Amino acid sequence: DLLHIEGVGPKKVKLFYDQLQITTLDELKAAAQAGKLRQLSGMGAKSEAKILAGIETLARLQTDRTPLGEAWPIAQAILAELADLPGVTQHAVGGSLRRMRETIGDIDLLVAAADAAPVMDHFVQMPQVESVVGHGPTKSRVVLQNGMGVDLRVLPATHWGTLLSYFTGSKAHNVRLRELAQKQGLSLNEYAFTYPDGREIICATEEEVYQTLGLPYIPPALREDRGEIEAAQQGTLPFLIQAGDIVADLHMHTTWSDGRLSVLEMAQAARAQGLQYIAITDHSVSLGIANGLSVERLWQQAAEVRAANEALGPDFRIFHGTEMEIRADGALDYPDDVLAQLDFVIAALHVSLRQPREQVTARVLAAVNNPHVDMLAHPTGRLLPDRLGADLDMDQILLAAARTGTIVEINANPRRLDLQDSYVRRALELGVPLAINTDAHHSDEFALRHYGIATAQRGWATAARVVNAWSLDRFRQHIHHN
Ligand code: DGT
Ligand code: CA
Ligand code: CA
Repeated sequence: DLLHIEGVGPKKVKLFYDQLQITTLDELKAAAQAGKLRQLSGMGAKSEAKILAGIETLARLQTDRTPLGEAWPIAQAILAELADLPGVTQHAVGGSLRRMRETIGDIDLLVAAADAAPVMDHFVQMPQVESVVGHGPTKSRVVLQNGMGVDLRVLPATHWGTLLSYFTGSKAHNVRLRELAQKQGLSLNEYAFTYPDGREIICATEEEVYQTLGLPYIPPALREDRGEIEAAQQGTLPFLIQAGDIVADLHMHTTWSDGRLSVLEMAQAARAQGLQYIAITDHSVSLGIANGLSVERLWQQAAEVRAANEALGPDFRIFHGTEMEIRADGALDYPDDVLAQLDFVIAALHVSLRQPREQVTARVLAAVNNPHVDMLAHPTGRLLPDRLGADLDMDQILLAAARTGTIVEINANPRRLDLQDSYVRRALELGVPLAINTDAHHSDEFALRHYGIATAQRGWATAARVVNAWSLDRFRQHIHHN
């Protein structure tokens, strides 16, 4: 097992065994975390950190699902190559990736082309392909060097609607679609609807597929058989929040803590992207590892935010906030008189996530119930794929948030996506105001927003319920009154 770690050969395995009696990955990880490897001859802090990173990569490769944030860019890169091939008229991701699930089993790619052969040939010969599992006229499958499987299906553009619908899934959603088809005496597959006598209904668009079934178009994020078919039948599908609805980002970091750009640089980048207001929310004092702000530095930062607001003028607004630690003992990191002077107070868990359910839930409840706390960020603190979040009684927390008007965040960073989709849905049922924030440490990370929007969509969120879609006045009113 140890030999599978990048940079570890037989000599090192022998060294670890002779010196530290290490025989398993877990023991090696523990030794690295305890700083014991760096003390061995020929090793140092750097090689120790490399081994730790190697163990984490290996762990990720061994789980059979890949985080959305890793699969998405890989799929987009392959798709862009295929899109440029001669004869390709349509291209899309399908499967769980199109539905934007938080983890992806394999990548499904869909292409419309008059002649599939050149597309398939290109696909199986891509440099990142490790092995070719199948290479056929309509369907090919490869495994990439990173271990991910990729399916590609190609049909003529005339069949694009059924192709897309069939391979977007989910399986459960498709079962319901086929049942509806059967009621009309039709069978349904990726090629067409078919009558018993062989006549076909060919669909070039997904809209036509749903229309044939007597349904309005159902967005991919909803296709999980979680009530979307019934809602479609009753005409009560939600108008899901879209990227164009977002005018604000309420969670980001600057060089004052662990961010990479200044207050003004972050604000300028946000404004350039069309946002109307942001909150600057650097870490609080006890998070020393992230250079959290003392109260003194917090007031210095307030002056910088004021100056940036003056520089940017009246059509953009920066709120001076904090991402305040909920400490292990449940206390908040700044006293109430400090919080009262801030524009926007986020509370968040980063430490002692493994406390028993009651204890960690009580910490979060205390924060939500504090009248100065405006928002709870990434509630569970999970990190995909392998760091589990706190064992929270989420229903209690969402009930408290609904009662106090505390905003609950959908953190858009694809390692977090926290709230997760099922809790988004519950939060909406309970009347909790939601936010979709990037938690950016550099303006480049504003680009992660789409993962958060997709997670909100998977939870059936509409723009009315997401504060980032509210006007500046409405947002101001909300945080003043709650
Ligand atoms: P994943 O890959 O585990 O994250 O999840 P999906 O949803 O991407 O599943 P996948 O890759 O097995 O198949 C992609 C879509 O193709 C799936 O959502 C529905 C459709 N599909 C695949 N296999 C079957 C099947 O045996 N029957 C039906 N009806 N649909 C299938
Ligand atoms: Ca898949
Ligand atoms: Ca697949």
